[in-house]
Amino acid sequence: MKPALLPWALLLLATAPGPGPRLTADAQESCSMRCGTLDGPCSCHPTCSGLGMCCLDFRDFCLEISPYSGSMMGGKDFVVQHFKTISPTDGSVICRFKESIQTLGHVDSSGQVHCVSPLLYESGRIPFTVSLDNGHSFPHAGTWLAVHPNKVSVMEKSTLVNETRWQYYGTADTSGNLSLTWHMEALPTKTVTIELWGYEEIGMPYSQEWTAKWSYLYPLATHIPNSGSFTFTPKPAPPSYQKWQVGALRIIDSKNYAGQKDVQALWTNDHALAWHLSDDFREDPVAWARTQCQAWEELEEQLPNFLEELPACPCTLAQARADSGRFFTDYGCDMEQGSVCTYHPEAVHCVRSVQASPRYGSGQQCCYSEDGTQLLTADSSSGSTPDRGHDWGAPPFRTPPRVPGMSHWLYDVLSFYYCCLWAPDCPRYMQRRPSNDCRDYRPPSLASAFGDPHFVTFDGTNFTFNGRGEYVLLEAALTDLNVQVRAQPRTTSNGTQTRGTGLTAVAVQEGNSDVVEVRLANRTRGLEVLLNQEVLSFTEQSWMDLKGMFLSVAAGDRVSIMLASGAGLEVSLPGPFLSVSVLLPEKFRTHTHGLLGTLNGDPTDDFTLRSGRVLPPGTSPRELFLFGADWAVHNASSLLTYDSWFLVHNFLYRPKHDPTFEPLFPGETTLNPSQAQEAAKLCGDDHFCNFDVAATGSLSTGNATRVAYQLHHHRMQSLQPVVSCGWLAPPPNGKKDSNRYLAGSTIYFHCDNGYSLAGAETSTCQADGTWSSPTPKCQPDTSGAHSPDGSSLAVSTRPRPLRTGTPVLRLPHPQDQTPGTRMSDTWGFNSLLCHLRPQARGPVFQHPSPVPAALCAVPQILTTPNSPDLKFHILGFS
Ligand SMILES: *[C@@H]1O[C@H](CO)[C@@H](O)[C@H](O)[C@H]1NC(C)=O
Ligand SMILES: *[C@@H]1O[C@H](CO)[C@@H](O)[C@H](O)[C@H]1NC(C)=O
Ligand SMILES: *[C@@H]1O[C@H](CO)[C@@H](O)[C@H](O)[C@H]1NC(C)=O
Ligand SMILES: *[C@@H]1O[C@H](CO)[C@@H](O)[C@H](O)[C@H]1NC(C)=O
Ligand SMILES: *[C@@H]1O[C@H](CO)[C@@H](O)[C@H](O)[C@H]1NC(C)=O
Ligand SMILES: *[C@@H]1O[C@H](CO)[C@@H](O)[C@H](O)[C@H]1NC(C)=O
Ligand SMILES: *[C@@H]1O[C@H](CO)[C@@H](O)[C@H](O)[C@H]1NC(C)=O
Ligand SMILES: [Ca+2]
Repeated sequence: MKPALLPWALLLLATAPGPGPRLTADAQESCSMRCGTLDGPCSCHPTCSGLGMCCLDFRDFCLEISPYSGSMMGGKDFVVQHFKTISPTDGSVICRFKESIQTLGHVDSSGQVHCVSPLLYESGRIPFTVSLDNGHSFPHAGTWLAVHPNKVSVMEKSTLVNETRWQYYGTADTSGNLSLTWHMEALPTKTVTIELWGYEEIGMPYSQEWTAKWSYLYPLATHIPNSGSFTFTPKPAPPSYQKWQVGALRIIDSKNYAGQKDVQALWTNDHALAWHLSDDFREDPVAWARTQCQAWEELEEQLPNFLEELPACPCTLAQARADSGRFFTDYGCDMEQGSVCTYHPEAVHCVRSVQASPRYGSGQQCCYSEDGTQLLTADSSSGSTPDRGHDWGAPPFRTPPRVPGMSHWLYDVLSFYYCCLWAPDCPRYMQRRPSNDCRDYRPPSLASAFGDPHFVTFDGTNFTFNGRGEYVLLEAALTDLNVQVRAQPRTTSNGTQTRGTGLTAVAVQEGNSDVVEVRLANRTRGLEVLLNQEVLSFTEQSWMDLKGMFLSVAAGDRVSIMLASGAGLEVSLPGPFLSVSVLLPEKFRTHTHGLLGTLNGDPTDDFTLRSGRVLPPGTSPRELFLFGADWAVHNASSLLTYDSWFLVHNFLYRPKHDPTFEPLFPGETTLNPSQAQEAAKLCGDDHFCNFDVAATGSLSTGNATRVAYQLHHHRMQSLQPVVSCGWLAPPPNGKKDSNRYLAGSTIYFHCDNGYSLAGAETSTCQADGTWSSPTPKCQPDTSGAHSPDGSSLAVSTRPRPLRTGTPVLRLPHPQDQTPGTRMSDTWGFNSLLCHLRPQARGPVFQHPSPVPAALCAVPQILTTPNSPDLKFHILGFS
């Protein structure tokens, strides 16, 4: 199935284990131009170190660099490590990225070779080569990781002091000076030049000619001391520069000529260039911005509708966080980082669709409030907004709208400035960027494997399979998705092997994507991630854009793999063994095989052998062992890495399922009474936990299993489908009291002062996804309703039944409304709406009409109704 890996296996079989690196004799024994290759007398493949088979000059040609990542804006100086044996013939170093972009490197005083990263229009792993002979040959190869500008640490960039001030500069009340700061030592020079660069996209949108372009515009300061800060008084730029409205400042050594490309530099964040806009803007920012907002609307009118292509938002925060194959935390609003949500102040957390939409490269964003409700733009300017350009860009990047960050800036952010920040026309923006209301959202299916290993299939069947070997967890021809695991026995402290196994590695590939493997590191006993058989470092970045997938590593050893199809893997290490969860979107239904079963809603056909034969539910553990063994990986299709002789001897040279390994079976384990008591106390009725304590004799192993199984349950719970009835409009000239649209939610309507409600006063979202009644109308009032103090009082003519809560409190007269006071005044209106202040969106109560006095019922949930913090305000009466 994956024949590409076979020659390597054959080669290893043919090559005797060597004692260590061999001596270089001729070009065949050098890694010059041979990085990544395995054949030949010595290896230049990433696995060669572990096997002791590397050519002696491996590290001179297959480069390791530090730092290994930086902003895609470029200008980062990195050092080639362990580069000793060769020195440049004439001192020149040329670094060539992606076979096309050349930057000048140098050799420093200690003899180390440096390269400078170039300005790129893409993120991800960028192959580069190095020439030390003035560009005649490029025999040294390495990989640079280019990252989204917002994901690099503050140490590596220049900071705009008070970014809000930069954002609003030139609008009312924002004038004077602007400042930026940087870490002097990040740019080793005495004097610097500060330049403005601008970003634009040229050519017809969505045509072949549509091109992204960063241009050097003009200097802000030249030959100033490298003091770490700069303050200036912004001046409108000459008209020829006015077309650039988004850009970034670059700080370089002043020995370079202005605008010189790809030299060591510090960049600021990309930002809206309010500070350099024309006098027109400064004279009347609102009128200027309004004109731009309108122009943007007109453009949007002509551009294709990208909304139809976008995936639906999860209905709840829980769903959004559990659907980790398709949605990922928006770094601009992350509850794990304290919910600093600049553009979505009412939200506590936002996620973005991981994959850009197929045709237009657009992105979905979904934001949630504290109670887990999705925020919609129709209700709130904190609502979830879809983006014409995905903020994270999209493979293959490089051209709009797939340039990370930048296309998003032009089409979705700058326009937000025009309409929402600089002019009070936000509804116009929101109308073009309406939230998805989640009615079409379908949660993914979940299956897990953990502990000693236990499996819970997509359709909920569970079993234990203690094979030793390498097995197919999941295979789906639909997208050529393969997930394989390795199970190994545990070695106890005194060196004996237990008769149970656990997962120690999982590898995944989809179609021709990269292969990612997560395994238990032998040395650190933590997780180790391999990309195409090479161990990755996550010391600088936790996110990687890879071929056909994205990868994220969170603190606490949690690895998320997000595949192009929307399938996702979550790998963690709750105990001695890996825990693996797989999430599959609906399209995989009926397309899966392997240990995780046939995803089709039918739990009884999950024990399907490769032949198609189905073992019935209730099959004994010994028979199930044969089911597991049947799913052993085929020799030629293994995705796993064999980079130590231990792995070669035990898993590459051996049958994939070890027929000699005799495990313990459920029901065949025994515990002494005191152990049994302890196990029962820890595990309760969790069979998996009980089994693992018995099989391993270790309570902590049982506890890890219990924790992993609980996590599976928790994810299942979070992913439960919920019914949404979709957004319900408030009545014109009226209001609604809630923005919750999920089954069971009830919305109360009331009309503005001077209007009466016609229609049902409430509507409830029903289990079938429809509202019990449409939004009522608010008709101009003819019944003589009045408001004692006018102002903001709303009027309702159709009283609702009195809630049963007690006690009944008298309300203050509106003309004398001191919150919380009680008074006995009476005046003659027929009904009354009261709103309890402590609950911002609390229930609305109304007294039956006619009432002699202004009375409000207090709900039972308030235990101390007379407490002085109780505040009322009157919403309506008539
Ligand atoms: C940032 O600038 C804004 C606008 O000029 C100003 O209102 C605010 O006080 C400033 N904040 C700080 C921390 O200086
Ligand atoms: C603004 O910056 C200029 C130039 O650095 C300086 O001369 C001036 O005093 C500053 N003005 C204020 C109000 O800080
Ligand atoms: C040590 O090894 C013996 C068998 O050689 C085994 O019975 C015993 O349980 C082991 N002890 C531990 C702590 O694993
Ligand atoms: C792990 O390390 C132990 C000794 O520390 C060694 O015996 C074993 O072969 C190693 N396993 C792998 C998979 O490298
Ligand atoms: C797979 O390779 C192992 C080790 O070389 C060998 O023992 C086994 O027979 C092979 N299996 C098949 C089906 O060829
Ligand atoms: C596994 O499924 C069976 C029903 O087939 C159920 O009785 C049992 O409790 C489940 N085991 C665990 C550990 O959940
Ligand atoms: C089980 O593991 C969890 C999480 O690691 C830990 O919080 C808990 O204390 C453990 N319980 C026992 C009984 O060891
Ligand atoms: Ca099934």
